[in-house]
Amino acid sequence: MKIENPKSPIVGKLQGIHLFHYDAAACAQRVRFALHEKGLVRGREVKFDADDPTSCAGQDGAWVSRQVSLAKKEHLTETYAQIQPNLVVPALVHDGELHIESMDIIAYLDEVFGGTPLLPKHDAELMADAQALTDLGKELHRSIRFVTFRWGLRGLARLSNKEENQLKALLRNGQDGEKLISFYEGYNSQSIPDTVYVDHLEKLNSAFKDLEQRLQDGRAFLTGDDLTMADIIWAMKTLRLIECSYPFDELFPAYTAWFKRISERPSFREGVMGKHKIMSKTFRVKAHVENLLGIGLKQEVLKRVA
Ligand SMILES: N[C@@H](CCC(=O)N[C@@H](CS)C(=O)NCC(=O)O)C(=O)O
Repeated sequence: MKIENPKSPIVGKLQGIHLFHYDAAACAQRVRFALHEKGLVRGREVKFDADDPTSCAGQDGAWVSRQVSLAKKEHLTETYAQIQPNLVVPALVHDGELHIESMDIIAYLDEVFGGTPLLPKHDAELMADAQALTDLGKELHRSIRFVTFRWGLRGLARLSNKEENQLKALLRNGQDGEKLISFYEGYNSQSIPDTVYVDHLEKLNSAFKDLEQRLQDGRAFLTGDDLTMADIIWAMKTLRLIECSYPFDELFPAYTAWFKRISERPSFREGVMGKHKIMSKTFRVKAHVENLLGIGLKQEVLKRVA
């Protein structure tokens, strides 16, 4: 989605491609994966709000990395709110034009750049299938949020009172398109009933069962022999859940083999994992310990998926 007349004075100054992202955020990883499939590699690192001429310059064959630390709550600042009105990552600027919504950004990149085609526009049936799987992925984005906050981040992502007030103030005149206010109100006060978390987990379990089934005919990717945007959205959900110890390998063999194929691509190794490797390992070790303690996601899923 292109944002006309962005409020931020920084946007118009940016040349080439600048990505506002966070290494560990699945929605930003999708876009990094797509950028690398398009032959655009990670370029220099710049503070997200830097607006001096050197920082704003473009970089040939590369995208400029502007990390917005979700851990430090940099997304809950006035400066970032002027760039991404929903207060989430990613946001992408191309030659002064601002784009938000990860899957729209991927469609835009596909339109504008060569490299691997990501939308099978040449085949209406394939395109409809890829779109339907992408839409399901978008619909279940909230479920990933609930499951990863409950069994992955646990209390770690709670906002202080000051941060919660800041979130509300920044979204007051906006649309809160990601329903952050109601989510954080419940999560911070620990008032979300466990049934709600479990319900989100069940929705994901059921989607993975279906994806496993479609891959059992031996196809390489979710919609057939070629990678599409549907693979991108589902692969990043899968990575995030693997980091929380979701037992794909025990339950879904064809899906596990599909994810291995995706994770061996240079775009995944460099674009997604690159600087995220240490954090990813840390999440996995943490999840392993939680399973040893009997409170992990793995046990929760195995209890529910027959
Ligand atoms: N629909 C948006 C969702 C973006 C989104 O939810 N981003 C998450 C990271 S994956 C975020 O920034 N969350 C901030 C928070 O939870 O406080 C997109 O696809 O770009």
